[in-house]
Amino acid sequence: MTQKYNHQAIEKKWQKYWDENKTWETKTDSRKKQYVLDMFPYPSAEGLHVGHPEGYTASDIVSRYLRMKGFNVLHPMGWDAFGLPAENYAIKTGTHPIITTKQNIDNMRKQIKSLGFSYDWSREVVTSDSDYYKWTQWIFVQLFKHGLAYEAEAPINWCPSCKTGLANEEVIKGTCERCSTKVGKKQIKQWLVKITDKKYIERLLNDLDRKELDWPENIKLLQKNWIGRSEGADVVFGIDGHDENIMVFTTRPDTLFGATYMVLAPEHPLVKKIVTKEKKIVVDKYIKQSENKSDLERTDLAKEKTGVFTGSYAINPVKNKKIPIWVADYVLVSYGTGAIMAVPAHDERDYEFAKKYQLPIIEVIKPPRVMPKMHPPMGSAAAWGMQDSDLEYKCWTGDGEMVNSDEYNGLDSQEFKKKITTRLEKNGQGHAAINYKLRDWLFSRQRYWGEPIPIIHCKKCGRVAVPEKDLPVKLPEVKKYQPTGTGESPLAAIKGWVNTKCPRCGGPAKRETNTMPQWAGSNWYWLRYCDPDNKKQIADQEKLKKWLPVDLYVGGAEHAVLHLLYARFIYKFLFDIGVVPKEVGDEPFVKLKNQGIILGEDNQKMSKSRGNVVNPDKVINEFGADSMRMYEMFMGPFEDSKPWSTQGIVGIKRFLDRVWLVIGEHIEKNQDELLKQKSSKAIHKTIKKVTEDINSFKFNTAISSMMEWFNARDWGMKLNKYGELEGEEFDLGAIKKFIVILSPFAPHLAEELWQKLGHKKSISCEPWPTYNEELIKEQEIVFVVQVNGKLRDNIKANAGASEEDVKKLALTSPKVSRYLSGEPKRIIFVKGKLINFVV
Ligand code: ANZ
Ligand code: ZN
Repeated sequence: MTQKYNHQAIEKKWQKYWDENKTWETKTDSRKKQYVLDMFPYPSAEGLHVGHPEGYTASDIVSRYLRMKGFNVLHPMGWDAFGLPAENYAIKTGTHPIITTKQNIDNMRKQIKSLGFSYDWSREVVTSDSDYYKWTQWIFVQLFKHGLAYEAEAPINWCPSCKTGLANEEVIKGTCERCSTKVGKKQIKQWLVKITDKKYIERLLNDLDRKELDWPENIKLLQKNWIGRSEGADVVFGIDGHDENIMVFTTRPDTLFGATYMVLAPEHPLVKKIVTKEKKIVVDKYIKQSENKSDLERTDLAKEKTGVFTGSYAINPVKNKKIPIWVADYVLVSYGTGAIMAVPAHDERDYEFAKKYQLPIIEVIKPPRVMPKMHPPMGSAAAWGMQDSDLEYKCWTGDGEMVNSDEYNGLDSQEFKKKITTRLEKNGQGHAAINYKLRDWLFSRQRYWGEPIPIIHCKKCGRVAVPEKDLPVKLPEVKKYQPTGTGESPLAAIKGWVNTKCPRCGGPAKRETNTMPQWAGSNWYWLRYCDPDNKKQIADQEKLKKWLPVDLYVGGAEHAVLHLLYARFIYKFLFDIGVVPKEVGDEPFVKLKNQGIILGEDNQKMSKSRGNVVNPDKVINEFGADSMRMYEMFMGPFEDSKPWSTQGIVGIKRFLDRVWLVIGEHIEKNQDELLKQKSSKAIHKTIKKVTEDINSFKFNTAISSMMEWFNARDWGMKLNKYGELEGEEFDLGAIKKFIVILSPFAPHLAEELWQKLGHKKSISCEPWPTYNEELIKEQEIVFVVQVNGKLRDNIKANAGASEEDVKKLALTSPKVSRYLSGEPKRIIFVKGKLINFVV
């Protein structure tokens, strides 16, 4: 009797075997390469979350599959170990982050290993190791030397709870990405990285559309919108009674005749100059009020707009007419020129503002006669399944025919846009302009647990980069690492470390005390996996040439504008300075896949407070790693969010237990009489389906088809007298093939069965089975075609043809179509037999 499957013992056994035999160590040889990368985790005290194995299992299945297809696969893992979560945890527990980080890594590594992933652990990287962050600092020095890292004093996003500055990308709906506290503003000296540099911004945008980039459309769109390129014009307005001008950025120069007032951002330097005596007190008060509002609060369409009149007037350059200048915080100082021409007839925010403050509204674009929106009479909305508010537009924001625009009346607004821009250029009143939403990347943190920024401040020489030979600048091991909240990092208090010599003049100097953000270590780590122990450079050029770019990158969609944008930028920079070899191109990740979120059993986001968190250790212990892996792949489409179900994993475990018992039994008992020789068509079909599904990330349907095959027991093979399974093909019986295609999903079980079959080598050395297209070809059979139950024709179609296919074929027959006019009321379809049109 075959013993019940003991997942605990068998899984441990194979994990040990793989470790000892270095089964997953990447060898350098001439096979074609594939680089399969997971977003590395940060070592959290909570350990692994059930969401982690979702992506890791998918990438593991693909890696194992590709190895069996004959590729040389690089599949590494490491730790994003610096940053706020680690530091906050250390502060909470009172244990130094050096210690807690190590503990957390050890624990998570053990957890990850217990799932049997085929990582090459010999290439593990830890971003908080000085051997690693030496190169993170080196990259910063290169950015600095190329003028792409600079220090500036500017109001920045400030999280009062994390007591640090944040990049724009880290502010989610006005709150801190880490702790959800409302983000304020603070004026301090900061390091910024010039991601908006002309050399990069258009590439970051346009390269997203490269053919070879196989990324989800939504992620590309999120990045494009974040970069936010707008084409339009800068237009100059004179100020009545002043020498100065106001420059505005507009995407709609075609609405210039409709500009009835102007708005300056409260921080705009001109405000102080043009405000009249009478208005000064009100305006100053208004400016003070808007200081503490976030950009989001200021620009939110749903929030009521506020503003005050400055007392001064500008001149509309095409109409030579005075229009009032207002100050309002719905205009941001950081975008465009920090000033706008307001066109209430064609811009919603301006419209609401004008209504509120009774400013004139002049229509200059007539909507096309055929409205894009449906326009039933007011009050009848319900009949159209709409609400009254859906019917009306407040102001027309689309294109149309020019009106109230002097000699341009009657022109199409698009055409006029070009004309007016040319006219403004000719008269020195403006020019075509492009603006981006993307801002430079705030790169300094006032926290302890990060890479020290390798800069030395010298009174005489200014900011001097730490020479390469002195890298890494090690993070000093201090007792007090709590954030100070003063805008300085805790490092500032360590006088012995701060005070140093200027590398240029030898005079007394001070070290930069800010540290880098967590993204610094994660935006180049996949290069280091190619050559993790290199002491002389980031990685050897030949090795980078061999492995880059990453062929498949798997991780969460939440990184769309954070990690993935930074990573692309740094990679392009490293490409430009010759670190990334020319041959591999300047896009790091060819194919990107995002896993969906795994919800709690109650369909809610998993959280401690809801008590719906599933503990992966418990699941692995109770059901086994193979069940956990298979279940997470079986839950539903990879990209979808889906709820956990204990019932579901029980089902998967039952399936694997049956595979073990049934196949194991046959192997042991030589029950050849039970295994009648049959056509192996079914296994060929299954191999084809599983192969295609792995390639298209449809793991759930791959698993279904394996289940279907197994349950049908259509095995077409038998055991020979040596107790080996044998099919009509000389080496692999159907069962053998089945075990091989199951192995990327349930590797422990597959290895054990493989060994039972007498094999001495790991199943991972087996080639991926091929399938015979000829065998799978569907047989053609005759379908009966009826109209209202009366036989009208017989047609030939594949036995497995769908209703849709048979319908299409049937409709081409004149004997049938003559009885049909328009769509039939109903169709009765019997697979492999009949189609009946009811009319
Ligand atoms: C006049 C106008 C008329 C505008 C019209 C729009 C519609 P995007 O597409 O996001 O680039 N704008 C310019 N600078 C601004 C700032 N610093 N803060 C707030 N709003 C600003 O939007 C560009 C449009 O946003 C510009 O075009 C300007 O309003 C406004 F029928 O100018 B527009
Ligand atoms: Zn100096």
